[in-house]
Amino acid sequence: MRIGITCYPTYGGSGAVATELGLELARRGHEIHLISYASPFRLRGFAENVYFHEVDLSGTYPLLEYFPYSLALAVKQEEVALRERLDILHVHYAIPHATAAFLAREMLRGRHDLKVVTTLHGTDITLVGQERSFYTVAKFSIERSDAVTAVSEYLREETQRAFLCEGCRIDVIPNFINPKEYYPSAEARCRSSLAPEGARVLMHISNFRPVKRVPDVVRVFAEVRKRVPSVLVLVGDGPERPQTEAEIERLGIAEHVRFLGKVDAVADLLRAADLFLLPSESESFGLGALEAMACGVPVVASRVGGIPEVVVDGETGILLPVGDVDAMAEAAVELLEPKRWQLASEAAVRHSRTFDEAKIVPLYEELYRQVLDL
Ligand code: GMT
Repeated sequence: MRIGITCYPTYGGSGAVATELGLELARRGHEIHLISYASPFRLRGFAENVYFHEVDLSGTYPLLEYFPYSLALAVKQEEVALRERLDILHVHYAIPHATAAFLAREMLRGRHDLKVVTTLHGTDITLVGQERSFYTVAKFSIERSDAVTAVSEYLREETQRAFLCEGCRIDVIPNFINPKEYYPSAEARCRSSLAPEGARVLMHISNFRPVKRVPDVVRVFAEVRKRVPSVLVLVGDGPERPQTEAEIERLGIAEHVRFLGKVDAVADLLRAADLFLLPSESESFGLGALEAMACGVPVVASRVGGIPEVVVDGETGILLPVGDVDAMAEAAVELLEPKRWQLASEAAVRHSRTFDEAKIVPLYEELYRQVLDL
């Protein structure tokens, strides 16, 4: 099949999933056309069957104080779909990608039959889509897609509840990992440069948005550190970084925290970790937690959204109420106990294999075939 994929290129789960999906579909023989305003961060180097098309955002005209990105995207989607004879345009994140795809499909009507598949990731529904100003257009664009998927059962139900479309079909296709990239290893290459001998490594990876509650990560670590020699490795960047740094200063633990900023390929780092912390306010899936588990790293996270569909509470990690920093610290110390850690680490790797891309990506292929009546 010839498949167009639109996603945000920036650091975040939806862009990661969309790009990894494109790469795996390409390995499975499909022709993939990524359409975005910059090369997605997980697209590293040349990949056979994968083509990148940049949305032109350079247009300036004094009247346009705010550049209409959605329109520029729709124009590029229409142009690529026609030229490359795309069968499917698969958009990740409803706002504004599903809206632009709807427009592109309408512009092509009578000239080229393009099917639109929309994958919902989380904040496109839980935050952005429910903003008063976006609500109707989000609902419209979802309803007009030829197929809609959500990355968890939680997100499917939340979408149906928020957009009052209980009967509408939304297929759950969970996120996935490539086990050739995400696997455990006792000899993690970068461990010695992250932590002194004997210290445990706690890790958090995100885009540092308020929903991630990164200052809670710091508070949990500060408690753990009182009982277990350890370091905290923070990967990523975003709006909550100043608050996070302030909390680190306030707690006087700066010398034990490594701030790495944005790192594109995180598997090597995860292999160096002992515990992954994800104390989010809301999380439709928690891709970082899945990637950590695949590398043999147990997870301490909040019991919210789709996280319980990914982390098996008591086995591959421990889930606790949002904001319960003390209980999270207690759980972290418990999981770091060597025998408990070994069991949780093995369970994490085993469970992560249920999300192997070899099992999940065919579900997308099957959906494409249904949409195309093949
Ligand atoms: O909101 C974010 O954290 C980023 C967002 C994205 O689209 O990049 O992540 C969402 O999609 C990920 C991939 O499906 C999920 O793993 C995250 O749980 C989800 N984030 C939230 O629901 C907060």
